Amino acid sequence: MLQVQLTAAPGVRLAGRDTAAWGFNGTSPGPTLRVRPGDLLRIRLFNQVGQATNLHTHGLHVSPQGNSDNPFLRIEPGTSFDYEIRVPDDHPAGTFWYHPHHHGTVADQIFAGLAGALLVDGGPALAPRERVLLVTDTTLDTAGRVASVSAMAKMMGREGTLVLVDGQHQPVIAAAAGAAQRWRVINACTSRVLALRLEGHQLTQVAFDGWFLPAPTARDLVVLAPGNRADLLIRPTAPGRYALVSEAYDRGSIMGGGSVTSSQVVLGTLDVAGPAAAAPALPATLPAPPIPVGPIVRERQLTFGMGRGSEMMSFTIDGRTYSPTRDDQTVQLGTTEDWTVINTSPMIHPFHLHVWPMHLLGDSTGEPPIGVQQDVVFVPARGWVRLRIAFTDYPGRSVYHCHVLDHEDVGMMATAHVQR
Ligand SMILES: [Cu+2]
Repeated sequence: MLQVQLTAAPGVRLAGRDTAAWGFNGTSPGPTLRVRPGDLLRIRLFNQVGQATNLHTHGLHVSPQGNSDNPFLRIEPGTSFDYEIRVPDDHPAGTFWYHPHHHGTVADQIFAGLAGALLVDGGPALAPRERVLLVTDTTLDTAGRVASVSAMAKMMGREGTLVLVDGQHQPVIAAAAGAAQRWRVINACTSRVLALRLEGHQLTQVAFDGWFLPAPTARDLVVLAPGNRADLLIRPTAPGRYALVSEAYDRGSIMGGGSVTSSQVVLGTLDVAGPAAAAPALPATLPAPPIPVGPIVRERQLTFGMGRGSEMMSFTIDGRTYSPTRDDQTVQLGTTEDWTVINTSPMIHPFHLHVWPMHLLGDSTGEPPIGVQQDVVFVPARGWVRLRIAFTDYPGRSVYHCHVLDHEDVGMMATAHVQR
C-alpha cells in the first residue's frame, strides 16, 4: 500500500525562482509516487488552490468509479478528499502520471503547475541510473504569476514560453560514458507536442505510455503528444555536452488563425564525463504485454470536429460538446471493440481514453503503428485512426477527450459507460 497526502496550493520554485505557480506539497511537479502491482494507492488530496479540482491517474488501468480514478468528482476549495485506487495484480509496470481533471479548468490547473509522475514498479532492470523527465510548459509574468491566456491561444492550444524539465529550466543531466540511463519522459504540457532528439545520440525506446515494446528500438526522433510517455535508454560513449532538443512540430492550422506549430526548444543538456567507453549492451527482448485479439463485438465511429460558433470556435465530438450526465457510448463489459476516430478539422487532436488502453491498428498517415497499447493517440488533421479497445474489466463511466486540454475544457470530451 502507498498512502500519501497531496496538498495542491500556490507557491513553488520554478526555473530557480519563487513563483505564485501551483504545486503539490510545495513543488511542481509534485512528488513522484511509486506503487507496485496489487497495491492500494490511498491519496488524501487537500485543495488549497481556491477553486474546484480533482485528480486523474493518467494511464492507469483501474476502476473509474467511486473514489477511484473518477473524473466526475469535484473537490471544493478548502476541503480534502480520500482517493483509494486499487492497482490490479496484473497491471503493467511503467510510467504514468497524475494531474487534475476538473472539466473547464484542466488546462489552467496543469499550466499552473499541477502534475506529477506515477510509476508502477517492476519489469527488468534496464540501467543503473534512472530519471523522471516530466516536461511542463507555462508562462510567468515578471512578478512570477502564471500569465492569463488569450481566447485565440486557447483555440490553438496554449503553449507556454517557459519549458521546464522537473520544474527546472534547461537542466544539465550528468552521465558517465559507457553507463546507460533510463529516462522516463512524460509530456505534461497542456498542448505542446514534444519531438525529442538528443544531439550525437540515438534514443533507444523501451516503452510507450507505460507499456514495454517487444524489443528496444533505436530512433532519431521520439514524438510525444500531450499526455504521452516514452521510456528511453540513453547510452553515451564519448565525453562531451549534448543538447536534448524538442524539434518544431506542425500541429496543423485553425480556420482564420493560421498554422499552429510547437516551437523548437532546448529541454536540457546531457553532460557526459569520460573516458570514452563502449556502449552498454541492450536486452534482446522486453516483456511486452499481449495485445487484445477479440472477438470484435462492435465497431464504432467517432468524429472530432471544429466549427464556427456564434462568438468563438466550437470543438466537438460527434457534433456535440461535453455533458457529464449524457452517456455517449454504452459498452458491454467483457467485450472488445474497434473504434474509428475521424478528424474533420485541419488540426491534429490527440485522442485520450481513460482507464481502458487502446491498441492502434492503423491511421491515415499509413505509417506502421508502434505495436503496443497506448492511452493518447494522434488523430491526424483531416485523417483518421483505428483503435482496438478491450473492455474486459472495470465497469463504470469515464471519459474520452482531446488531450489538447484547452479543447477538452471547452467541450471536446464525451462519456463512455461500460455496463455489466
Ligand atoms: Cu483538440
